[in-house]
Amino acid sequence: MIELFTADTPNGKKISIMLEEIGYEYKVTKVDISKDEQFKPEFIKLSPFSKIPVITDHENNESIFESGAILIYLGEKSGRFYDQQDRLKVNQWLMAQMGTIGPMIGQHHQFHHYNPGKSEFGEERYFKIAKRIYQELDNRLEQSKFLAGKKYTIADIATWPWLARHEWHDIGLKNYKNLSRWYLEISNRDAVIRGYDLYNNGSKIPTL
Ligand SMILES: N[C@@H](CCC(=O)N[C@@H](CS)C(=O)NCC(=O)O)C(=O)O
Repeated sequence: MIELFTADTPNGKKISIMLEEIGYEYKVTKVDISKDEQFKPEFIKLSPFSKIPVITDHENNESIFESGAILIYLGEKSGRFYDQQDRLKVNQWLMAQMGTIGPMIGQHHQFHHYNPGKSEFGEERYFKIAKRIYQELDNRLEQSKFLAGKKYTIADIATWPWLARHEWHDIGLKNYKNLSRWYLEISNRDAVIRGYDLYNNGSKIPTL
């Protein structure tokens, strides 16, 4: 059994979606980051930077932090969505999500959604970067069905939850034809629908 320590955020949803996709039995343990539960000493032992998500694999008592590392672990363990022969491509798109897409769109959330009016510089900077990311993803998906190639992989699973916050971005996902096609195709997967609603409170995936 896998225990998933998480909050209902894009980084958290990556892992509930992956666990649903591979059909593993798992239990969600909520970490309320709005109440600083991530700073509890017992959680910092699992996650040195006090961030969700973390998993504990109770089969071998291994705990893993960082969503990219967790996706790789589950991909290798299950033999799904991380094929050996595709790893060079998958790793690049996964690292692009971890290093650019998530952190930059995360800043756009901070300035544009949570704290509008506090910093014109921050709002403009991250709006522009987030728009560029939409365009770059759209360009990639014009040539390729999924991010790493023909197959749906952990790189898509890592990236999709960030686009699922598109209503916060005010960029207009529907204007990006290839990105919209990819977004909708993944949105229709049963495992994604279940993993998106990781707190079982009836959360529905936003449409275009
Ligand atoms: N690079 C990390 C980022 C995780 C992350 O930023 N988690 C946020 C929630 S989405 C968090 O735990 N924030 C609490 C904090 O920083 O205090 C990963 O991908 O796992």
